[in-house]
Amino acid sequence: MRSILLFSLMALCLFSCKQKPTQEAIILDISAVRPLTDANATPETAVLYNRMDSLLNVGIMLGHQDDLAYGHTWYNEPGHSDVLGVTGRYPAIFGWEIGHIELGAEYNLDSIYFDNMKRYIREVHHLGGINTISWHGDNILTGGNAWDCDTLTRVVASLLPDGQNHDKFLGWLDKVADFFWDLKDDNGQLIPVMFRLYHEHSGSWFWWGNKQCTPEEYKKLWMMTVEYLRDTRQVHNLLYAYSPNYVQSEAEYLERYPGNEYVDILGFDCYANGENDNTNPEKIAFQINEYKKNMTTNLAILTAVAEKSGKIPAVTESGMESIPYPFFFSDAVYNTIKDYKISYILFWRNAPDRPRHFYVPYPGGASEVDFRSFVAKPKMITLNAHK
Ligand code: BMA
Repeated sequence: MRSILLFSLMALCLFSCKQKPTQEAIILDISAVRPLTDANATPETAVLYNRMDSLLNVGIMLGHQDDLAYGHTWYNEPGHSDVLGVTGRYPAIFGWEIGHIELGAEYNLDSIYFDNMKRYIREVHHLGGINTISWHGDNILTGGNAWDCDTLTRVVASLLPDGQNHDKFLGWLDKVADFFWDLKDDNGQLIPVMFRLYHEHSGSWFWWGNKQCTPEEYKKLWMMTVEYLRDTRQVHNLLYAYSPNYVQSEAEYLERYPGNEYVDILGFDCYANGENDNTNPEKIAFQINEYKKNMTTNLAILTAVAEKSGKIPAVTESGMESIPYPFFFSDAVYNTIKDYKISYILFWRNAPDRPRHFYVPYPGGASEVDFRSFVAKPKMITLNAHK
């Protein structure tokens, strides 16, 4: 019996050895399960998209902005993370911000050196985590920051193809493209990331907001950006994410949507008003109710639009500054997201230099226990801190 088995194994080996092609390279045909904005996206980008798509059936990934770069009272300490300090795990999604890359600056508007950011992105990728990038770029017309949005200046019109700032803006996009081209792993392969363009545009606090440009101008800005990065600069490691601030209706959600051919991930940003009201229990209760209402309305809109368009839905920014409500995560967040199929929820940053500007607990801070119980829910997905 034994020798028969041995013989069969040898035969199988010989057979398969014979069948194996000798000199030819094996080319893997990896394509995304649905068409991407970029038909020439790298195989790794398609793999990322497919992975996010399959994980929709597993649970909701935890995300945190700038998690490895700094946290409450610390800055740039290797391996350090407030989420890790509280839960023993890293988030699965890491948000990064490239505001001021357009100026050729060495560090972003929140004092992270771009070289360090690239290193963090590599580290996240190495561990199997996912990176998402936002861009609070300056106002090219006034020289002010992203929040400089005087409606009279017509900044978006000024950077579209007929505008006086068009060429200068393409120069800014070149700097953005160079950043994405620099994202390479240890083998020199481009690291795929999400790029969340011109976000919260349903509000009017950024120069690309809904009082600063018409829906047509916004869509043109979006398409022009995608086409410049993808077609002119041949950047092929991006999934494009659309994320208005929370809205009241599907029509409002889609008012400035550039079209299914230009978007891969759908999201929205929704916060509970926190810091200003954190001493008054009635105000806190009111803010929590508002948050739950806005989250529920927008999760329904988001998942319906995602279903129709075949996109991946996510809560692209959320949180309550200073977390004055002790059950924010297990109640306000988990109880609203648990019944929806969403890819991730990303909480905003824990600023090192502003003690009340934090959105996830830090070791020794408020809501630690609640955050641990939230992260331990069977639906929540986090990342091992070591490979
Ligand atoms: C805002 C605040 C700012 C920060 C900006 C961009 O919500 O956190 O302090 O500069 O995001 O990251």
